[in-house]
Amino acid sequence: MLVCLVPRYAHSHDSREEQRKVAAASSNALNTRSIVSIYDFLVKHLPPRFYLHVIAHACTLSLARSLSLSLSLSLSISAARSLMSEVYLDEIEITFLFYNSKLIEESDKKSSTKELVKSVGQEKQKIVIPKLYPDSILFEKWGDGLSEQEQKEAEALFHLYGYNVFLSNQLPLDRKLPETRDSRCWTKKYPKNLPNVSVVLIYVNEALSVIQRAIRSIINRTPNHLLKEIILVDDYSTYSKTIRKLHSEIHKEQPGLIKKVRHNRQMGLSQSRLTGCEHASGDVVAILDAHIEVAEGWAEPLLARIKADRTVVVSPVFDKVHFDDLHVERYIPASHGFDWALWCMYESFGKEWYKMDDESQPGKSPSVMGIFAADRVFLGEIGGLDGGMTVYGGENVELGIRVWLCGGSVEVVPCSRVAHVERAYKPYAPDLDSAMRRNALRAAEIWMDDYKKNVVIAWNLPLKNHGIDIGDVSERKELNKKMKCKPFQWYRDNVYPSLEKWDNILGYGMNNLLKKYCVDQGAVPGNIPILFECNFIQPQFCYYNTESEIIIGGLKSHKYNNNRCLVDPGSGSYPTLQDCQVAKQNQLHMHWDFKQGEAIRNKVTQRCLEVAQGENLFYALIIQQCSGQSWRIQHLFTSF
Ligand SMILES: [Mn+2]
Repeated sequence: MLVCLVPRYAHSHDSREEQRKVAAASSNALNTRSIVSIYDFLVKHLPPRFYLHVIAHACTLSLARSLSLSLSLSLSISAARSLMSEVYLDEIEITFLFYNSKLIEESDKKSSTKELVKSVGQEKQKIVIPKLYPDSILFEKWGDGLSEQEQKEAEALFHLYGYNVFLSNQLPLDRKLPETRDSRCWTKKYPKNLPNVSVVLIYVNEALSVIQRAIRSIINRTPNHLLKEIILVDDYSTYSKTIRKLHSEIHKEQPGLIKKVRHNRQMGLSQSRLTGCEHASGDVVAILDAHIEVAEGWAEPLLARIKADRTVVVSPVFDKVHFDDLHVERYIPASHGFDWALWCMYESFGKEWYKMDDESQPGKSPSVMGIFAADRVFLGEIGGLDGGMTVYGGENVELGIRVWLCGGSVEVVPCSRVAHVERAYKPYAPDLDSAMRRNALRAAEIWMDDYKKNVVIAWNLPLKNHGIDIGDVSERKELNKKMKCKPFQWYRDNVYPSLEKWDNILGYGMNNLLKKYCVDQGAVPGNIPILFECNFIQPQFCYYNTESEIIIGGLKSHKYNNNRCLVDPGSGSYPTLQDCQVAKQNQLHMHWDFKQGEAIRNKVTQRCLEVAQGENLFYALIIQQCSGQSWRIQHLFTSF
């Protein structure tokens, strides 16, 4: 039997924490080694949007599609691969691509018809048609009453784009969006002579109707005299042949409004944004994804902030467009933070913002998430966008840090709203982690001084010679010097004080005694660490620090999150994991003597963390009288 785990992919704009939950679940699930318990485990421990699908048997087209999904989840990629070794990947990919080209062509034709189709659900309400894809996340809340043919089409398009293109093709291009702004925004008055704006839309393999809707919303909802141009940057899409038709339609309406640039190879998000900036001529450049719809009054609050201070880089609040039924959910304004791996995440604003008790006020933000507006000349002065960043990830955090360090600031402006489709997964980036890691290390090397070690630790790499090519950084380092940008220490202390310093680590990484088996945090929820096959993902990351604590299952980047410490409960033979703060307060036995290659001995109970082979021949992680076992941690910070 062939078993395939298909994880629902967390969106990049989701918190890294949520992405980690998926990874942890996969690892935990695999610990159990039984299909039934994997499924039970997932349903029990993950919120519905993170359920994983378990598919048995057969090498059908639907499996092929699932396969491309599972391959896009790099965290569980090795797990999925080992389970799928019986499938001939190449063969499936080829059939899959051939099938796609026809589908895309048909779909694009539909999207360019202007005719408005009524909700399919309403028309066919009374006929009961079986659901062809009961396991598909697309049909979990959407798609009642679709014919079999329609279901097939919708499912196939979904797997190509990561959102509901079938539905998008039917919705009007100028659909109304719900009002999500604070009521105080409605009556705000903005200066008449605001700077004008070039809007850059970047995309790769985006559905035609989605791009059309983005353009339509920008034209309809930006005052004419403020909209200098719309620049479409196509980062070498391989799906859609052209959007020429749309181009000519709008050209008749407003000649010269739309400029189109196409890369002749895929160059990544950062380079696409850079290309857009290079072609822009407006006072302000607004860089947006192409799977967005701007809301009424989106531009004025951003432009007014930039007019008042040309060094402020501003972000709208992105309301969420659900990938399945495309409805818009209001997001509460929040700042854009990141962890030490440089994954971005939402975070509360500083206290002073909440004190104002006025949701229409801009709030300071440590970083940007990739959708932002800036004074075009100022952005150029601080080095524009780093063209040395590849594919996806980290480049937005780099920009945020650089803006702050080199004389500017970043704000989120809640009166400006942009509805943004959160994909169920990213079809265009099969291995996000490795691009992200590279970009993070690059940003750290250029801007983070001694703090770059934290990025290295977060990616569990050795401090010296991590061996990852980060491209040529000499030019960017030169820029740092020339601009006399502030040290990162200033940024951490003044802009982002909730970031932990991580200055007490002695050793980090995998902790093992037996070659193949490593200490693992065990099932979550739950607090019993176990021994498990080494898999080099977060649930197995351990840290030993100057406080003599052993932290298992990852190290938190922010002061508002707590780590889990290894504790000897004093009796019994199993160790536990406890919230380090709670353990400290309750004076639990959480301090351990350890040197590389020696025993892990509790300072109070004098018992040791050891490995024993049980009756069933499985190895277990236990606490007992020390028998002289010697542990090794993967990386040493200093030799100790
Ligand atoms: Mn996006």
